[in-house]
Amino acid sequence: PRHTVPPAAGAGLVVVANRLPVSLEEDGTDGGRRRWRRSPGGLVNALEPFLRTQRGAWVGWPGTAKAGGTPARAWRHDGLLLYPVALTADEVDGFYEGFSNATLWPLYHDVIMPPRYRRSWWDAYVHVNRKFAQATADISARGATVWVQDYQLQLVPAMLRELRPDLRIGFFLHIPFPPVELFMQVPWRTELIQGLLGADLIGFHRPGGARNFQWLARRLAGVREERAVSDVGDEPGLLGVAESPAGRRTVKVGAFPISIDAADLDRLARRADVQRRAEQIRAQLGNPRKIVLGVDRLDYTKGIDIRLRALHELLAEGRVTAETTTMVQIATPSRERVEHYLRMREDIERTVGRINGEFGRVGHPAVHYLHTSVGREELAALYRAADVMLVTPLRDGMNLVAKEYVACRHDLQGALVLSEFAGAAAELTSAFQVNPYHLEEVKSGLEKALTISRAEAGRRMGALRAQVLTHDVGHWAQSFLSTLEDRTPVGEPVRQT
Ligand code: GDG
Repeated sequence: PRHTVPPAAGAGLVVVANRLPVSLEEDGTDGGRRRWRRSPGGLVNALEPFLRTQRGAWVGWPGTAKAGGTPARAWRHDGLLLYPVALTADEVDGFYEGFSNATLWPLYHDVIMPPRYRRSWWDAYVHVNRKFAQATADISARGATVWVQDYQLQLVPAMLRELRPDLRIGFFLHIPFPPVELFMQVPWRTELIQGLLGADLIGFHRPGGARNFQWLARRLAGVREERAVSDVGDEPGLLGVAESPAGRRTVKVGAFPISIDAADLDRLARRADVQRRAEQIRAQLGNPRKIVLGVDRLDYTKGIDIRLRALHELLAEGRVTAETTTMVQIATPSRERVEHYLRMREDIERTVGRINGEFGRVGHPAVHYLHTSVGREELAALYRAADVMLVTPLRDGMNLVAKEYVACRHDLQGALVLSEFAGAAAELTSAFQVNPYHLEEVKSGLEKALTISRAEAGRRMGALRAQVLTHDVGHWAQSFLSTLEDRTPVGEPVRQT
């Protein structure tokens, strides 16, 4: 392998993610000026402070097809060193839209859609993962900590370890890790597991995902399980990886449920202008008694169709009326070049049309469907305005929308209907939890949430807020990084079978 010599002043903490934390945008003026816009994501907010104090860097794809204005080399932005990995149009096709989003995404979400296994996509995935590994090797200081993010980059840990054995490498998966029977479908299953095993710590949202991984690592890579992941407690599971001639290396495996910057969102939701906007939204919707809200990337895992079907049936049965109840669905455009997404969009829009055709009146549609993304303030105002938040994914790693809704309800009102198949269900136990495959249960969950008393809403929201406000994204990042850095010898391993 090619050993890169680390630059003398390389970065001490490096985040590697498919996308950079900023994206290049045309500002719409005649000259087509471009400017960098910071991605709003919680990940950026969580990691930025750490990255700043540690001369941090971020490696990622700038996300623009028109890469003309992308600097070819690293540059500083808000004190962070950004290191772009440029991708060609073919690489975006094969690595991103192909293997990441048409193979891994559906496979890891319980094969809700059939994953497609294409050799050329796999080749592109390997090739692009190597590009990311090389870029990271080039900029990391000796002994640096590298934190690789998500399913697009599962081969990076092992590739990076080969280039730079001096690095401390962590990996976090933001989506579910699938049941072993499903994972076994992948023609390149062993390569994926071995790619991940290059890390010193592999993190998942839920202990179940971590356990699935441990089983597969034993079965496919022949590693020894030295300690199983437990459901409770913070102790990670341990895997012994044989590595000659260096002997054995221990890989930690654990559950680290991600969260949001709850205090920041709480502050935003309390702002007078946001409150005013919430009231204005209610008025613009015609002051209905109840507003039901959905906010999702337009993705087939999110169960947007399910909540629409539930509402449709409740309206048809007269258990809900369009005079008193209005639904707003924000569907953020996503992955529009992947075939599954096109079909799903048509399907959802047809259902919205049917509901409005049957139950809307002039000036008063039953469902306001917006295929767009909205600003942070507007989103907070929508959360404030919504009496019921509907989060009904068929499978979701965590689901931050559910936590954001809770963070915005300092008034202790509002009700959350939450799929039991979102990772967040393990923490948000005071929500109205439903099985999204059971339409009657979704309907009655929605009906209960619509008719909840103020007292019960207050009790439930109080419990939800106690969880969300004390387990924020800073807590998540800190607990992952301290587990990664912890090098105390593990002692006599406890064998479990
Ligand atoms: C993946 C996993 C896991 C959405 N529309 C708008 C908007 N958003 C923001 C939300 C939220 C984020 O996007 C979506 O996060 P989710 O967690 O709900 O879902 P994924 O995008 O699928 O994220 C998921 C997550 O990674 C983290 O590990 O929880 O399970 O699938 O923050 O607020 N934000 C704004 N306007 C919009 O229109 N401003």
